[in-house]
Amino acid sequence: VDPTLDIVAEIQRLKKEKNAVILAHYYQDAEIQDLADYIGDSLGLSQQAAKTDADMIVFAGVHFMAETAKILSPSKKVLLPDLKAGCSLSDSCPPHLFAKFKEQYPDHLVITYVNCTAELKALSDIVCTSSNAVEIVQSLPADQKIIFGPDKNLGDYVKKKTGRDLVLWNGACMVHEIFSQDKINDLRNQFPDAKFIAHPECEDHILAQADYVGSTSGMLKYTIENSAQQFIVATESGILHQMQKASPMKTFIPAPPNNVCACNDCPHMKLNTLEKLYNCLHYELPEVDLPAQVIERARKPIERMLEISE
Ligand code: CIZ
Ligand code: SF4
Repeated sequence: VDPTLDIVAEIQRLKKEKNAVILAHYYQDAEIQDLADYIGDSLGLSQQAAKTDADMIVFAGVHFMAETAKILSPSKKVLLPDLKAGCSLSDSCPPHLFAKFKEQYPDHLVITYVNCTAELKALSDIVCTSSNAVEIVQSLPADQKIIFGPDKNLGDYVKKKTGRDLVLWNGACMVHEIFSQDKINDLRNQFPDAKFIAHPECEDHILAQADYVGSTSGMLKYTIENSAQQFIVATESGILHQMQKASPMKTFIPAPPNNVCACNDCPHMKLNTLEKLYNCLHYELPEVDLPAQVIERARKPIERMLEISE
């Protein structure tokens, strides 16, 4: 990219010229969030994408999110600034192994968290998000046997909340498993009035200490509505940008990780840069596409979720 180029202006120009929308996940860098047409969680963004009359969707997020946008908007061109922006949670559940796992439980219904590949969704009965997982399980008859995947921490949380016995796939997100209980305790002693809020992809012992557990949009809402002035936030640090924007006078502290070299940045999310966003709009590459059959099969469990939770 030409160093004299005003990259933000160019992105905006190309976006208009090509009738594109830019969707940015809460975990993106602040400069990308500030450029986006919509900012939100993975499903909210895909739903926004399906509603717009744009011809092209640039998904500043990770691969499974772009896939979800494609499933909900098959006629639109879906672009991802860096194809290597994957997801450790999604990777922890390869569809061929999950298909074998599923065979062991032929009378179980399969619920999968939206953070998984399109192929995995195609093997599912209902998709869920961290906002509606509890509600979806509760909507099913009490004796319904259920497999839940790929996130074991969200699965454990849903088990506790619903009192149901779910068969869990043993997957997890690398970002949400790094938090240190001891360091969070130290921080809470230092800021006794701070509320501690956590995403349900965090481990059990972290969630047990939280004042609030919820999805990214749930956490954001909580920080706006709660009268506390300080919040310790256990999720990917990108969300702090929207929290701070919505409540400029409040203080947001990222929950500390275990290890000195760890941080709460998702390495996949952070692969996206303004420069890649520009190239992606300019060349209309890389594109995320899916076989028609996968789109058709993966769409059904998403629609089932939307019917239950809306
Ligand atoms: O951990 C993630 O990637 C989350 C929470 C995504 C989303 O928006 O649901
Ligand atoms: Fe995947 Fe975790 Fe990154 Fe979300 S934060 S994209 S679940 S690795």
